[in-house]
Amino acid sequence: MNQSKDNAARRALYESIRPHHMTPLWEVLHALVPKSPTTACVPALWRYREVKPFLMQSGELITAEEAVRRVLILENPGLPGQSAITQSLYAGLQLILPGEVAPSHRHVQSALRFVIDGKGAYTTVEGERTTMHPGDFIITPSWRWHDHGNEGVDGVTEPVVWLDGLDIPTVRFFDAGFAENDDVSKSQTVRHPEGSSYARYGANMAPVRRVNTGLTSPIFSYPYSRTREALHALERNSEIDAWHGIKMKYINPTTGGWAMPTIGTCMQLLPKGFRGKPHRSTEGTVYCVTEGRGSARIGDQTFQFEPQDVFVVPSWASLSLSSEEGAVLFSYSDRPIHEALGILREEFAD
Ligand code: GTQ
Repeated sequence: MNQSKDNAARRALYESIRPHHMTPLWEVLHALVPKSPTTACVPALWRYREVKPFLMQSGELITAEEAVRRVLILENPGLPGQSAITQSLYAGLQLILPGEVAPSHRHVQSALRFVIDGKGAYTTVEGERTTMHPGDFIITPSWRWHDHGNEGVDGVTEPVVWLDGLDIPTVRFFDAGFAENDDVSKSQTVRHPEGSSYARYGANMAPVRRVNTGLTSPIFSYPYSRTREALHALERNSEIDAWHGIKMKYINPTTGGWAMPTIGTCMQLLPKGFRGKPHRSTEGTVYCVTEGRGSARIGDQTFQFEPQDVFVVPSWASLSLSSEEGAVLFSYSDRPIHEALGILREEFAD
């Protein structure tokens, strides 16, 4: 048989198996098992200075209560319409104005809040409230009731914006999503004084009689004041990693593992004059600039960042971070899933 007849016969076979919902592997094998990751996710940066006006505009057009969550989703330009910043993770900027309430609900998806602008909002998780300050990292574990509000702090009330990070695309991938609204109260009754969880688990201590706290860290708010102090002490006293500067992961004190089962969260300090070497990893990572300016070289693109900006590093894209003045970066990724599945790969270049 000559080549073209051969191909015609093959096409005919593909046509006849199509109604049987079958397809030949040999036509797609190379794409199914690529030599290296071939993600549609692309590097991107959202300049807070540029997008804040849109967020404030949304504040005039819809209330937090009507919206349920007043959020502008950060969509990866390579994944349009998917509400995803990487294949596995979601990001959004949530605004809550003084006096507003984002009503109580719960869902299987886990959420993190990273506070970027303003203070005095709160989130209540299962009856414990925490007040938000810039740089705080706050967790809403899977299937826990949560509502948000903004009553101000120290007599100051101002709009508050935080970065929402959720495992929405991951839960969607597994078709495991459930959710419900709290029909009893839109704002939960506070049943535990503020700081209870932190007192119990945040002082390098834990109750001697072990309570089952589930897969997520029982510290639900990691205050920036503590994180910052630790990073600056390490900057003075310890070795600087040539790729990461000083990069610390937030841990679940009951296990020593990641604070959340599906999302890995870190805070990283780039010392003054830092020029990081390139590295890459299969995890897709979202960065949020806490303090300082600098640049992120991602693949062959360079992004200049400043405080409150968000940028995304796709799987297997090489990243090098630099900062003349020094910077602090929060980040979250799907690394815990890669580790649990044994599929994490990393490379550190010279
Ligand atoms: O605050 O519960 O950005 O349920 C997306 C979904 C925030 C939230 C989001 C949510 C929330």
